[in-house]
This record gives sequence, C-alpha cells and structure tokens, in this order.
Amino acid sequence: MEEELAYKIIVIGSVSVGKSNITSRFCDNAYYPDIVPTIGMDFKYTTCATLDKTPKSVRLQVWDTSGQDQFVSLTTAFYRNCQGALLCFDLTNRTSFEDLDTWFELLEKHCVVLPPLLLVGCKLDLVQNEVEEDNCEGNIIGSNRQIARSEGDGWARRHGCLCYIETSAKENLNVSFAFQQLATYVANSTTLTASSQNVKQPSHRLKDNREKQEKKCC
Ligand SMILES: Nc1nc2c(ncn2[C@@H]2O[C@H](COP(=O)(O)OP(=O)(O)OP(=O)(O)O)[C@@H](O)[C@H]2O)c(=O)[nH]1
Ligand SMILES: [Mg+2]
Repeated sequence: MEEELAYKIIVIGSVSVGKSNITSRFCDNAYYPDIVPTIGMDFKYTTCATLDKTPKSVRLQVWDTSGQDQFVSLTTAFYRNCQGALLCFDLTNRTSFEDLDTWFELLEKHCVVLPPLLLVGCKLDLVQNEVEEDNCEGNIIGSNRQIARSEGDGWARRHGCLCYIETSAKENLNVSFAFQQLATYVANSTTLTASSQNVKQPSHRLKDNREKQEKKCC
C-alpha cells in the first residue's frame, strides 16, 4: 500500500502532561478527560493550513508518544526521521518542566538533524483564571501554575525552539495555533519527495542556528 505523503511531527514529554489530548484536539477536535495512558505510540493523519500570508494546506502525520520510561527505547527509534517536534510539559507540574532537559537530550541523541522544536505548556485552563504573581525568581504565588510564562520563554530561547505556546486541549485554546506554527516552519524549510522516507530535512542543524531561531520565537 502506498504511504501517504505527510510531514512527520512527533509529540513528546513526560507522563500525563496532555500529549494525547492536544493530538486528539488538533486532529479530531475531541477531548478525552478519561483517556488511558498511551502504550508505546500512536499516530494520526490530519491536514492544516499554514500561517503564511497565502496559506498552504499541508498534510501532517502526528506521532503521539508515551511519556513512560519503559517505552523510551521504542519511541526514540521514531525520532530519527521526524521533521518537527512538539515538546510538552504540564503547567501545573514542575517535574514535567524539569524533565524537558532529558527529552531534549534524547532528541539530540536520536535525531541525525535536530528537528524544529516548539515548546508547549499544557493545561492552561487549570491556571488561567487565577491571580498570578511571578516574583522574578520563578516562584508563582497564589496559583496552580508552577512554571511562569517567563521561564517557559527562557527555556524555549535557550534551546532554540521556534516558539513557546501555552495551550488547553480541554478548552481548545491555542492547540491548532501551536501545530500550525510548527507546520508553517516545517513546510517552508522542508521538501516532501515521492517517498516520505526520503523527506529532505532542513539543510541546517538547528543547534548551529540558535541565534536565528531565537529571533523567530513568538
Ligand atoms: N484540565 C486539563 N486536563 C487535561 C488537559 N489535557 C489533558 N488533561 C488531563 O491530563 C491527563 C493526561 O492526559 P493525556 O493526554 O493522556 O496525557 P499524555 O501526555 O498523553 O500521557 P501519557 O500517554 O501517559 O504519556 C488526563 O486525565 C486528561 O484529562 C487540559 O488541557 N486541561
Ligand atoms: Mg498519551
């Protein structure tokens, strides 16, 4: 059977941060509060419009991975030829933010070319309507929020991410925007050829191009 031509996007991050729900919100416009943990990985195809002045329609194959340690050797095998990655953490869970360095190292280790990365703070609805005060040391007072927006921005800049975006799959906030930001960058820097296995990666290593990426951060 012929493989469908699509840009391959992986969604990674620690257990329960909300990877499956942002994927199902984006691909099926569905939210599953009682979703079971992902076993290994799952993928979905979808089509979205880029955010260019003249939008293009692009086909994406979104790989939703498990955050469980026991599946890491399985899931990292699929990092290799991805064209973009959403790196997710839970805005109410400090440990999931601290884990980002480990996920980033896994990407560096398993990708021949580090893919364009977008940092996603999930479960925005749980922190959105609360009084928040960032005391400039990264401590949040009076909120479920455990990671200040400025910390997310800082991590994204230091690691050459295209963008840091806070989302809620539950309330459908910014989810499509996050995928579209990544898809737009990928579609404008990567060529799909006859076989998706032959997808040309962007010719630069993102790691060597941090300065440029930092300026693009939204
Ligand atoms: N309030 C709120 N809860 C969410 C949101 N996204 C996910 N959750 C909840 O968080 C839990 C985990 O969500 P999943 O989407 O399964 O998380 P995951 O990252 O795919 O987890 P693993 O597959 O185990 O790695 C579920 O109980 C969801 O209902 C969100 O946007 N808002
Ligand atoms: Mg999952």
